[in-house]
Amino acid sequence: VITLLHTSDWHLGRILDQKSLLDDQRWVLQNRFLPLVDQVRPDAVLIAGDVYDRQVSPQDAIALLNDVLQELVLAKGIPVVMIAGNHDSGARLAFGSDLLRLSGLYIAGRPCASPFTVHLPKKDLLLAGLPYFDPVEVRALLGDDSITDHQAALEKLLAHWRGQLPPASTTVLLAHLFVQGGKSSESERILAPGQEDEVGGAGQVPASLFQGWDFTALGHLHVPQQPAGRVSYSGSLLQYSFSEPANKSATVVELEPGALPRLTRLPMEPLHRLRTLRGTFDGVLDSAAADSSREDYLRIEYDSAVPVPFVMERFRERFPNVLEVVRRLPEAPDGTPATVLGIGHVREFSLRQLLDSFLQYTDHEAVSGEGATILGELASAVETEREGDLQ
Ligand SMILES: [Mn+2]
Repeated sequence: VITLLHTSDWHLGRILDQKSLLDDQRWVLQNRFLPLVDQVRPDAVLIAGDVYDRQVSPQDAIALLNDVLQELVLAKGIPVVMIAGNHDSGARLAFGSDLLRLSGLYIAGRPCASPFTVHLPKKDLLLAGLPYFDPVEVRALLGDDSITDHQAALEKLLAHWRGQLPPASTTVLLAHLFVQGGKSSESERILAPGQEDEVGGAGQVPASLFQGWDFTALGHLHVPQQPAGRVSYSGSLLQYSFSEPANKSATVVELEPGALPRLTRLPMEPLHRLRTLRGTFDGVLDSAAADSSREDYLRIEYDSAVPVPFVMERFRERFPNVLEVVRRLPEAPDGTPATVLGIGHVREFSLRQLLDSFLQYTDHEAVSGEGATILGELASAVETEREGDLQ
């Protein structure tokens, strides 16, 4: 039996609503992930992309990754294989990769021409690393001009690799992509900068493409899930948006010849969860007394017809780590549902509503009296002019 520990989407250096999550990432890696490694003693650790959150990473994030990799590879003697995700710079991640391979750290920053051998104590593994890629790269790699889209590139590359797999070998594919039908969240919406990854879009591939591999370890989707018997997402290290469920885990994969891989999800409790609280202003404040996790990272949606002055400061007196506050307009008499006045909904609001919201944010109070009249006139003058421009 070969035992692998599969993880992905660490997003080191991630900033959520101006809050750096690096301390939370360090905490969960040191207090949850590394102890799991000691408990499981895997033959190798797989990190399936989005290692960093940004192409140019903050120095603290680089230092953290360096520490964790040294701990795994040098101190514990466990080989690590990692690939670049759409958030990583493949070239930066793969710096020194041929040198590092000698120590047991295998990095794929770009798609490679052939699977490579990962040396394990019991039995070597034949592994192909498929980082997030552009079809143009695969077209150049295979010298095949018929490749024009993501799926064709993937089909050709996988077929090319499959032809190189000896029958008796144990084979693993490590990839960063969106499998059709996968459960996603706000965190994965943009697969590449400027490229909306819509449901059914070109960035998604069927799980059936991975036939022929003993196991395909995926990254990109942040919810742990198993699209097929031999295909699995480990999910992310932490919650990276309020739409993601809180339960995070690393996946133990046991590979035995002639059997389906056995997967075990080992939970990793974070230092802070991301939670959304909803209710009236007073209702939310009052709920603090009975809340045993007041230090969680919170998004608060409160119902109110008018903005509450100093709303963020007042919520933070009870809940110190409020990251987002959104006012929900109460239901209109005609039955129109309540709306959330938040950054994601900018286009749904009139200029006047946006101005009110901005002034509330900066001045902590609603505009009234003559100020409101001037604001109203200003907003309608601008909107009239804009409509004129559009005609
Ligand atoms: Mn990700």
